[in-house]
Amino acid sequence: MSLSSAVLTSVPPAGRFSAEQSLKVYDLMLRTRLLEERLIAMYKQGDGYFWIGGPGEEAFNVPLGILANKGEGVDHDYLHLHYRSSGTLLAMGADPVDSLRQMKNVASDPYSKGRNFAGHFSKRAWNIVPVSSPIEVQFSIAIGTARAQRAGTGAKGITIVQGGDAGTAEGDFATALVWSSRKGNELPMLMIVTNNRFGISTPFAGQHGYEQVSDRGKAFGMPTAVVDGNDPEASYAALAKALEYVRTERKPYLLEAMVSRLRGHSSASGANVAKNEVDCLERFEHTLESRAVMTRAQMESRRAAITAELLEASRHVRDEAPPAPGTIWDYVFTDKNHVGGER
Ligand SMILES: Cc1ncc(C[n+]2csc(CCOP(=O)(O)OP(=O)(O)O)c2C)c(N)n1
Ligand SMILES: [Mg+2]
Repeated sequence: MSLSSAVLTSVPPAGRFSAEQSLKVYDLMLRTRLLEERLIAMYKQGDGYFWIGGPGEEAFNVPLGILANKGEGVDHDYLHLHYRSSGTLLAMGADPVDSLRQMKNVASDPYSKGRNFAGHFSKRAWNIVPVSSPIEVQFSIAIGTARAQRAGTGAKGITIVQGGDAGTAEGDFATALVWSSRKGNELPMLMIVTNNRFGISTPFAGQHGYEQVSDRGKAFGMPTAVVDGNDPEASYAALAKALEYVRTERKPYLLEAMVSRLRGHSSASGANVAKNEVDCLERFEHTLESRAVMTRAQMESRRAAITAELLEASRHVRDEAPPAPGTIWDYVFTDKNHVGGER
């Protein structure tokens, strides 16, 4: 992979965050990382059945959450995310305790009422479309919300869809490229590929006949870019540019973020720390230290405070009730007699 050359040529030099922005982004990245570490600890202690999440995607996903136009309906952005999107949710204002609830599969989990895997977000008030376990189907589903927001409808929001690199081999990704780019019928859709160079245990090299997934967008006449997703300032700049284009032109854009996978694919492979991967949080800490925005001691005390907060929250969640068996069919069928009702 020619990451460095692609990154240098395809994205304009990132503007630096102010001290205030740096602290905000750092806090969200740190909080996201510590939330994932708590989820992994819960899984290992038997307080959950499966873990999958986003350690290594914070530097990209946090800016995405900050820049999204949050709200319900077509005047706000629809987000069709993936199972590594915790940074985006926290940056939008989600309470980390809700992720702990989904991990423990308790009834108070607002995303799935205790029925789905960790990281499977869903929030109608913020247009967070339910995260899907079958990979890449979000790229087909996103066409629907993008059509509801296309030029001429008067809708102000856009559709943002995100998935991994391996998933782009699925037909859904090609479907989104075709449907979003038809001349005169273009869709306001930001397509994001978060490329960690792996699909579970299958390496990128050898599976794809191109250097960058985003190059595929060129054949469909859409702007494309590759960004260093381990750099929050570069990610912020690349996202701001792509969002501005889709919002004003009402046309598609394909953005590829090169990210790390710091904990293996999921708990199925042990969720152990990966070797030889760039850690975006460590890197940002060095940057903040060298710019004298934060000291090591301040970072350590922030880390200790959030760790304690999450530990305390997980103790409460441990005592919360699982969903009642009688609710098994709730939210499965649209029949209003079944949604949320007793059977
Ligand atoms: C349709 C479908 N096929 C296969 C799987 C099994 N599966 C789960 S994650 C995954 C790899 C996904 O890799 P990528 O798209 O690169 O995302 P990453 O997990 O690396 O972020 C696969 C093959 C699935 N969940 N859904
Ligand atoms: Mg991948």
